[in-house]
Amino acid sequence: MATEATPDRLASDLARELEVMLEIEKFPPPEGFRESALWSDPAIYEEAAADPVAWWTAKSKEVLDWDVEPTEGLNDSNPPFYKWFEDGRINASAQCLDRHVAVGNGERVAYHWRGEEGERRDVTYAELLDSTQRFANALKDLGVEKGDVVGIYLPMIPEVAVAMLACARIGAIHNVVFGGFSAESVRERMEFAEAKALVTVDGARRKGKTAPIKEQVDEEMGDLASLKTIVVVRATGTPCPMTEGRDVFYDEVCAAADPECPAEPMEAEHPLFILYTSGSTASPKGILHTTGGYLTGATTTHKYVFDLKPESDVWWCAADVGWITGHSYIVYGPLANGATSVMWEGAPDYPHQGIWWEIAQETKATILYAAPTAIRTFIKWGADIPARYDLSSLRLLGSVGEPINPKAWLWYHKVIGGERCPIVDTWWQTETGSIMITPLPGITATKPGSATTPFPGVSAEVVDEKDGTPVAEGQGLLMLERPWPSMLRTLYKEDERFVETYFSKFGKDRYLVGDAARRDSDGYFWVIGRIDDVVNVSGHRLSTAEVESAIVAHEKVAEAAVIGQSDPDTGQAICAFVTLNGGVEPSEEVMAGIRDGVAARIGKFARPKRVIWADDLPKTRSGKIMRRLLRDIAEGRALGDVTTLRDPGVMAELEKQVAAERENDD
Ligand code: 7RM
Repeated sequence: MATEATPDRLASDLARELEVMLEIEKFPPPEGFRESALWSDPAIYEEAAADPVAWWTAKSKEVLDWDVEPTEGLNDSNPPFYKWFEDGRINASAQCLDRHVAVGNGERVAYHWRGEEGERRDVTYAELLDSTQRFANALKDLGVEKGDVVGIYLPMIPEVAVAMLACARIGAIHNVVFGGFSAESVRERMEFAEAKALVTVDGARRKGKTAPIKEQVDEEMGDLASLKTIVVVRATGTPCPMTEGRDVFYDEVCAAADPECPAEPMEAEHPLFILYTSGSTASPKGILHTTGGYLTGATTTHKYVFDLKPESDVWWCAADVGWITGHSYIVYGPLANGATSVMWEGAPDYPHQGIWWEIAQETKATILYAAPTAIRTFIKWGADIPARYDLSSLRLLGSVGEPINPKAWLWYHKVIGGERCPIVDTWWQTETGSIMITPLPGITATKPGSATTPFPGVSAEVVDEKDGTPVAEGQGLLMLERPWPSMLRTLYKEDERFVETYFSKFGKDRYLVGDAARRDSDGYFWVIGRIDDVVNVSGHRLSTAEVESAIVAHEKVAEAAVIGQSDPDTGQAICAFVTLNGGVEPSEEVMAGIRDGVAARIGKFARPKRVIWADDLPKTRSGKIMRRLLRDIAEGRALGDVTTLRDPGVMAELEKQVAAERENDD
């Protein structure tokens, strides 16, 4: 349903938005939803809090079929190197595949895959199991053994799940690199991890073009001593160089492999994967996750945060598998739960700007999990686009990756969710492995912009940055108070850096998240952003998120990113990069409107001193705004590392815009 822009309508929308901004309006679970929800009784929180280790152990046994059930929950004898379910035995690929096929669900679709050029592949659990067994045997034939690292550099095609599960099946540790990263980043990650094999493609499609991936990989990987094999999936038929003795085609090795590869039960603490996350300045951190605890976290949260009913739901996590969100909520969580998922190969605007909604309509998706950056993009394109499609199958929406501005939340709720779908704003990290702070859709009354409260069995706190004492109301550092099963176990080959990064400030029993947050009078958590994303204007500590939300509330603004810039008068001053809606030209009037809006919502001191019009903002592949680069640009410094940018061209454009701003000022 498109919003009609009558004056009355606008006024009532604004009034509502203001209430939300003031944190007055709450959205309780719709009655119909609550009635049929898996969890609708808030007693679950107390039940878990009474004995979190016992509770997690019980959940683990509920959602997974252990080959050998663990007799012990947590081993905390050597903090912060926590271990979970240590004497249990389990195989992740068997949990995701074999057990569903064994109970007669082999014909259930695991992935409704949709390709950029309209291709459709519906892959069943039985087919996925068959491919996984063959590829697992192929990897063995190629000399890959338990404990070896295998790099995976693939686009969003079903083979990416096969490759991950085949590794898990034989105990090899996968190391997925986002398909959008450059071959150079792949090399760096393969080198750090001493990967023995790499799985990639001949070519990858993006918006109608084909990139010669294998050729690019060859240019970078040529002299990497540890790398013995490159497996090439023929995804596009792009001709590519093959090195005799090192490179093989996926289809050929699978065809030659034995079709049966029994899953070997692994120790619960056997490493499942490494995933590199980029630090803002230092070298990327290799986050290490292990088998039993990670699967427990991903599977339990996927089931209960999203109220998943595998027989009737069609689940769509619109992330990339190269991000932790894809690992936990495209591959491991949904498959372990026996869900039917949508997997979309491409971008949100190819072949057209309604493609997501076309896919949701066609697959009858019931749950959609997306990032705020995508939602803001859809707002920019206009509500009339989703209005052309039937989205009535949707019953629940999720958000992840960044704070969601109240305006984007309300739009998502109204335009996509038809005002009937609860929204779960889920806070978590690569390090946490699974969702940590989130509403439960059948229980929690949500507030737009707040991830609300910790998942049962999880305990979070906002503490004073100086002495670590809890801050009841107001801003501080976000901490997780006790170990949880899916927590990272270490940084790969960097134990010291692991302790230093997360456990040196306030002790080995409290995990330092690295985000700033505050709690409101209801005890809800408002995650503000990374610690550096806090601005101090004349002694007022402001979060970039709250200023951005106030700017984005302007009807002509699509997106905003705020940074602090050193200022002789106020210590720091606010500098805002603002993207306007399609078709709107920058003007003095809009600028004044933005400043007034911020003054009204937060206070005059928070008014942006400087506004830079930006056609686009620098974002990572997972859609996070890279404020670090904006700070470089605003201060006229040389740009730091730009290799994780989704579109490096954005920076050149911004530099031009900043130069234009200077000329205007002169
Ligand atoms: C899942 C993921 C982690 C960082 C985290 C936060 C930010 C993620 C939210 C959020 C506010 C949210 N993993 N973040 N989710 N901030 N509300 N719901 O994103 O490792 O790539 O990033 O993302 O700063 O620390 S991640």
